[in-house]
Amino acid sequence: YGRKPFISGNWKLNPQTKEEALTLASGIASSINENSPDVDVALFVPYVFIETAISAVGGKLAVGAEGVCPHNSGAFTGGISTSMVKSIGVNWVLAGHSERREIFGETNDYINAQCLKIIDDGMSVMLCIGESLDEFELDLAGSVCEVQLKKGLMGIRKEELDRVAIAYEPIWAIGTGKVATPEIAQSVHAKCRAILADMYDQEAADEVRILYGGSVTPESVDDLMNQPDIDGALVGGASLDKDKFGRIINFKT
Ligand code: G2H
Repeated sequence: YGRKPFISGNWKLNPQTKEEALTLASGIASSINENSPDVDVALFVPYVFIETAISAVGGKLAVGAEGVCPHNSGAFTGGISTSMVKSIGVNWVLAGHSERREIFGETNDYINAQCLKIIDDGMSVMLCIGESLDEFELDLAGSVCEVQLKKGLMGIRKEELDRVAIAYEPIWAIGTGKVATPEIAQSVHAKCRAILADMYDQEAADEVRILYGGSVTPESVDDLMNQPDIDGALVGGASLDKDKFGRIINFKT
């Protein structure tokens, strides 16, 4: 369907200094060369490093925010608005990461408000979804993803879907070193695409990029990227190492 591959990194609460952020971002950018696949690359970084990373990558990749507060302005101590990140050059924002859901208590309604605000402000959103180990073992991956997709994207119109990417991240595979097999990931990605077709239509669903996330490494990326419904990767741990992430960007199919 001509979906352009999308490799993205999620730095989470790393690194700890501006100097390290600068070195890591420029190291990653230098791994993109004329032999690299035709791929979109984005790095989701802590707010305080966004401008540093943008200046380090020289336009070779996008620098995004790891989240936003869904309110416009006002009394929301600690919040960062869409206007703020947009004004410093951000185009992509993460929403719905399982760490935000679990550790920070973000609900599907709150995540939906973030998605709507990001889209309304003209930026693009990467909505993360995924089931826990218990849910996986009860064969509930598809139904958990259905609820998270339907609630997360509620109110987003078909013509806005070109600014939406989905990251399927089974919680049991995040930071655990247990990558889902390419076959398991492919089957959930296919289900997610069928859910999107049900919510919108098949044509729209065929255009949405669905990325896999959860312990992606240089060793696992190629087999994942060879699956028909896996359009990219959202990489945590391995995005903190320029050589590992560089190899992931230069995946082979
Ligand atoms: C999942 C992923 C990035 P990791 O959270 O979003 O992290 O690759 O470390 O499992």
